[in-house]
Amino acid sequence: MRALISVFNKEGIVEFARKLADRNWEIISTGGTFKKLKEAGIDVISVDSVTGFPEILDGRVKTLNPKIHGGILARRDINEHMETLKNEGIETIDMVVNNLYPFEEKLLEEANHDTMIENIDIGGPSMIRAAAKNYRDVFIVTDPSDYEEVLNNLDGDNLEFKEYLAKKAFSYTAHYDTIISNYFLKRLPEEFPKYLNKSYELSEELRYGENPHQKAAFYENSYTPDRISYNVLHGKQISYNNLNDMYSAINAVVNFEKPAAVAIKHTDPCGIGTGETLEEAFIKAYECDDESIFGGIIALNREVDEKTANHLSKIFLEIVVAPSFSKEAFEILTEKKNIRLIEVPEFERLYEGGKRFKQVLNGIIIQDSDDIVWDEEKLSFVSDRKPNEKELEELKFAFTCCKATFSNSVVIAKDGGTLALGQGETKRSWAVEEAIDRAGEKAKGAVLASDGFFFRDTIELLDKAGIDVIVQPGGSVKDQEVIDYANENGICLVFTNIRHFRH
Ligand code: 93A
Repeated sequence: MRALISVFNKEGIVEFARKLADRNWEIISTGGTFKKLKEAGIDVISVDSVTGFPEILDGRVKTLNPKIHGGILARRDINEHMETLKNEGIETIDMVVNNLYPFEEKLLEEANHDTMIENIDIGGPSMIRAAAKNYRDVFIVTDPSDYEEVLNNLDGDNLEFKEYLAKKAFSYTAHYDTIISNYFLKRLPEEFPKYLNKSYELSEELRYGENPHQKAAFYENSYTPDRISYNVLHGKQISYNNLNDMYSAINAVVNFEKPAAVAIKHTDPCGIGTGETLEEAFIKAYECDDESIFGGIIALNREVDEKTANHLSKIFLEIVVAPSFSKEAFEILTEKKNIRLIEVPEFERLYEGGKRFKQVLNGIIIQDSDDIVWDEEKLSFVSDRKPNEKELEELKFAFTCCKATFSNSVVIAKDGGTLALGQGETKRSWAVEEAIDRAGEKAKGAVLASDGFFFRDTIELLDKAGIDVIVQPGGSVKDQEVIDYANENGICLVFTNIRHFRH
């Protein structure tokens, strides 16, 4: 077996090469690596003696030679390949150990442009990619921390391990090239937006942005496989605000298993309902706040049926979004000229993880989507009074609503419908006061969920309003004070140990 070793970072290479040689591997090396191994007393052959060609152009051409690449890329299972090697006097190479010129390090040192150019490795990535492509027959070792593992996997059933090495190798060269590419993009700043637009394709010009003086368009990431798309079945061209609100509405309604309806205004929910039927769910969402929804959006998580459509048609709505519309519902709703009916056929898939990003300064911050809604196993029943089954169900509903609201938020709910929402407040107690005020007399006997933990002042407010079944994440140093208050006053308090901030 033969290994070609050509490394810029020579850490651990002598020990590794020695162990390979001890196992009868033949070692070929480039200039600096060759010298280092030779000095350590390891038997090593120089690349020039394999290629029959000297390193030229100050080392720019060292391994770029068919004697090397043929030896790496030949498929051992194809007779013609092996025949060709024989005829051309090429021997197979069964392992490539390679790490690259330190382009990134030079960048951090703010080296001059000539130095940057000289640190673009050409031969290295070519060898790495060749060996990774032929990983079934060739080990591709790009990370010194893998040396030990490689020695443990030289023989036997090691195909999976070789594929793991190949995967690492391709990400290594991809990362390397990205840094080089960004370096060049930054030298040509005026070109930058053009390149950005390459990954996002213009999907639709929008009339304007949040306000009429702002231009806007919808770009979709062309690299996303299985994109979730929407169909405007009826109504005017969709606007920037419509898209934004629609996304918020879908993200809220998708969290419920039962038939559910979410009313949205300016990306905030103003009513959420669930029920045995879609109609029941809609009525609950609507009755929470029958004023704010004027000109808003309704999202539903089931096909819109005739009964629900009859209710919807009575209010002024910008958009109704749902997985589909029954024929009868469609006929009822299309009598209204200005309503937009939007079908998002597989919107439950939006809830299948993935990443969410937001612009910050000149970049974006990326996070996993907030996919845990309610985890039964994580709940802590911290008060003496424990919730019964119905109360637990109510708490689950209220906390799921919190997930869809902007922080600080609290939700007062009863019978699977919101009674009042307090949201987007800078102080939690304000969110609580707002919700209690809106719920009025109905607060008595309802449950409350909070997206973040709270202190004693908040539970006192709730107690006064007659709310005695409460769920919150917990996790504050002052939790005990809140628990003590609950116990002194017969309040049922549950901690989710999951937080749902939305900013
Ligand atoms: O200048 S290169 O782009 N041309 C080549 O043909 C080539 N072959 C290996 N750089 C090349 N290398 C790189 O040399 C390797 O990727 C490695 O980083 C480095 C090792 O050189 P040395 O053994 O002389 O220290």
